[in-house]
Amino acid sequence: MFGPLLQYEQKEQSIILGYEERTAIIQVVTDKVINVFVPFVSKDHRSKAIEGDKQLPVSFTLAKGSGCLILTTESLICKIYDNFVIDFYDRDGVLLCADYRGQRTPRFQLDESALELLKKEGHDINMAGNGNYPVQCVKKLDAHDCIYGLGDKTGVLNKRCYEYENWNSDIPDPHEDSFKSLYKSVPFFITLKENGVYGIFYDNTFKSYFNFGKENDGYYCFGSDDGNLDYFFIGGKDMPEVVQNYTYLTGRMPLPQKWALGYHQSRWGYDSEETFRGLADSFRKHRIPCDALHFDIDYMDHYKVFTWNKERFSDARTLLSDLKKQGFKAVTILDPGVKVEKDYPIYEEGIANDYYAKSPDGRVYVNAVWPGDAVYPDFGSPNVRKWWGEHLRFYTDLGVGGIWNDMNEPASFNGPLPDDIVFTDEGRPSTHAEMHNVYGHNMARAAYEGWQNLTGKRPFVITRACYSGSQKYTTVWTGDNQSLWTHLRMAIPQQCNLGLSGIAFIGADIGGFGADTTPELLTRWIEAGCFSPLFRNHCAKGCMNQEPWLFGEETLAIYRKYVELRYSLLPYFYDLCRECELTGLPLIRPLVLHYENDINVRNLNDEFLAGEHLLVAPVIEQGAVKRMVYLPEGTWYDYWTHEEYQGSQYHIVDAPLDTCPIFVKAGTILPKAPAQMYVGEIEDPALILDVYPGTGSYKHYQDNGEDFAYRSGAYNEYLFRTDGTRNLEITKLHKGYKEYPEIVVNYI
Ligand code: MIG
Repeated sequence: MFGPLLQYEQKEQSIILGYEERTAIIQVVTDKVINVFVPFVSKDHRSKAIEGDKQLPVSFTLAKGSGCLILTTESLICKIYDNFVIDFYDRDGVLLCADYRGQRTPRFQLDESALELLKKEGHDINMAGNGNYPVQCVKKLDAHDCIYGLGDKTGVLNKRCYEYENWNSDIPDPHEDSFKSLYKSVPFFITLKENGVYGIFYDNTFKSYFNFGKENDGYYCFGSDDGNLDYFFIGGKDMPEVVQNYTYLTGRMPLPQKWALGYHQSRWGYDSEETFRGLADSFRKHRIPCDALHFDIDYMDHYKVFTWNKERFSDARTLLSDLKKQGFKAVTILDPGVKVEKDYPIYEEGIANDYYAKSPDGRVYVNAVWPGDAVYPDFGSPNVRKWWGEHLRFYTDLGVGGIWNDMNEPASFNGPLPDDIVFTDEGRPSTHAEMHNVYGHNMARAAYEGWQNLTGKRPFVITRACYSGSQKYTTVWTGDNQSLWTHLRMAIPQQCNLGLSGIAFIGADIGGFGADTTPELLTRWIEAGCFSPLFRNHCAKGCMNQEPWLFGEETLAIYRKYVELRYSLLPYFYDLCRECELTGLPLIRPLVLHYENDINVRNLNDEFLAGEHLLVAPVIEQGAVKRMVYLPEGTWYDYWTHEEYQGSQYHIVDAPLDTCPIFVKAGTILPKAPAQMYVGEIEDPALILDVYPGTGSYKHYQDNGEDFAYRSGAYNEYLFRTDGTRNLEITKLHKGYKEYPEIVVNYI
């Protein structure tokens, strides 16, 4: 496809490679990030994930080797051969990533007639690798390679031996390990090797395919139906550095408002003013901390976006202001589909301004969602984003606290949108095939930018569909899970992989969305879920209600214990958000992120870290009251009993219904807050520091938790140090915000 390399030319930090059959470009973006680009359809990159010029001035050399060109940066060596075969090495000459030299050869294949027969009984046979993709890359897989990332895919943590697709999909059926795609497209993965690690960001928004050694154990491949071959090789000395470099490229989660880290209650079916007033009273009466109540589609008038149903909510403004007095913020759902209805202002405005996606013949494209016939705002256009963002005034004026974007895959009830529907990519006409996977991304961006302009506060946006880089604009939830033990289990690797893929503010519906929960399942779910950044109980219309007081005293008491635990850990979670904004490291982390050399954690699906200091091993099996916990190297302390444990081994620990096993790393200084019913109930809370035995240091961050003043210095930063002698050293690293009234130190 490329032929021999005939000539090459260096232009600044790019090498233009003249192969016999086509041109390819290698760009040194940073010392550790190299872009590989074949302009199949356009000369420009057209990235939706990367904003601005990320190229840093770095020095590198280019030399002729035997049969190849050798590009050397301070950290990487890249060898470029004929046929556009490329290998990446670290500076010590360790081969990290080699292009596969052979042809794709599927492990097994059935002949057509056998396939036909199987299909007759309804078997859904999908043969991997039955064809090469127009755009594709095949790379060598070594015996011990593990693969992580790829966003919200179902199944286990390590994606080796599995195949996936990126095509944002609204799937209400119970999510299974075998699903190839869900709502999100995050084409970034990390390959952890025996002696190294690297990431690949395959920046192509068309329908894409990833086969991580399922087709053949000797290679993995990624490809798409269309677009350019455009990927970034991302180096780093360890996994955290690879995540840092990837998020350098695609952006990091900005600090959220602090209340967004509190508890959220939701249900599809809360549909009247009385319901919300009742909920608010019940939370306070039962002493369950809660910061946000979510308004699902039933608040709207006939599912029309930017409207409020006057019959069931006679006075939304007063309702929201009363809720606010009790400490609750309202989060309203907003779907992209705009009802086709004469004289409905949003619809008419969009039509007048040409803001909706069109059929190739120039007519506005109509499909259907909740309101019936609906049209799709063309969020790839900056004008449409601006228009949509300005309309959010409808919500901010009423006192709404955040926006929840749903159905933005985009979902459609009358069959899928055809590939050739015309959407805009910034200034350029594009197609549904290219813009589908970034529809949610662009919608979330519209919401974030609009909300920021309107309020000056840090926007709180949730989205179901997204793409790489959406972390700059939005939090995400994992969509329509179900009240199943398998889904409680699945949520752990799913959130760990989202985090490794740069999407850090995440959560799964606590209790499960579809199907009916049980007291035990809800209990175990709150125990695990209270560590998810997005901490929301949500369930579907037609399913059992899931408010914690509906399941008896025992469930209520345990539920309260874990929501209170979350509120006591809010300073820690907030510190993790700050760290994430600076480094891209997620809040929920698989153990392999920090202990990549420990082979025991490479396939660990049922434990996770919350930051570096807490290890959570929730019970995710019905009926279990004990469980096996693997602790990595070092000394660990049971959070509840303070019992000491030695790492690098398995332990069997007690986990009765009211206990989620949590371990704290030796030398941890854990910042905590006094109990509150909502963030801000106590105006100036003290800071509590639990100091665990051992040596350690900890950076703590404090600001007003609301706006962007911190970006001009209005924050405090502290450095705490302990050497195990009960002498906590406190240093102020930055002073720009009011002091804590008190810092209480507890030596554990
Ligand atoms: O499937 O707005 O995932 O959280 O409650 C129906 C109603 C559409 C899907 C979302 C879910 C939400 C529901 N929506």
